[in-house]
Amino acid sequence: MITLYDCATAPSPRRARIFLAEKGVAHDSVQIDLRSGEQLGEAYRAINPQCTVPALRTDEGQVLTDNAAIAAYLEARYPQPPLMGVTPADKADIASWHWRAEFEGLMAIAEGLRNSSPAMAGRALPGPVNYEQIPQLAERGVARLQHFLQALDRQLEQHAFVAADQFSLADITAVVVVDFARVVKVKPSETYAHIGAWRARMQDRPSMRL
Ligand SMILES: N[C@@H](CCC(=O)N[C@@H](CS)C(=O)NCC(=O)O)C(=O)O
Repeated sequence: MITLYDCATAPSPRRARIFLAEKGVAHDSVQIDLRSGEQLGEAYRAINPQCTVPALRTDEGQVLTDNAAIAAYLEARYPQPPLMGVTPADKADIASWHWRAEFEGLMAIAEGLRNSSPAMAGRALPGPVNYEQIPQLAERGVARLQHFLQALDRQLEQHAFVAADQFSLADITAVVVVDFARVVKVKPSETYAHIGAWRARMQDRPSMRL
């Protein structure tokens, strides 16, 4: 049985959770308590030396230690329904918007949160190495997020889905961005009309309630 190492409150494992649900893949879940630092303890370090969630153990026992590997593996192993495009052009469009959602959206929120939250002092980046906060990065992160949301809103003004006119991994990560923006006091669905309408439509998918 596939095992997902998860944390119910964190955005990164939510991406894997939604992907698994959209593929209809049965799996076990193990909760890792990020608040108490379980990800840095001996037991989890032995599973994922990068000390992050999600991680996914396959039926064959291989441990995939990031969303990129998890999505690539699941798409190859369970091709239906395709979530990363089928034609070369669609694959490229989805990869491009997915990259933007990840780096301009999710990483910008992380930059904003992790460089300002007192709870994350000395933990400005996830992983086994401790990094100090840089307060100016917090401000820059929120500015970057707003620029991404403006671009996303323009895209959704003309398209029902984030990329390639089909539901995809790009929608999954963009939903996680839009929902997690609350931690830096940004409410995209209230500010951006097209994002708001798309996010409301996405809620019809049971996976989005995970
Ligand atoms: N590259 C990873 C990033 C995962 C990541 O940053 N996860 C966060 C939770 S959202 C984490 O494990 N944080 C642990 C920590 O802050 O120590 C992926 O997307 O799979």
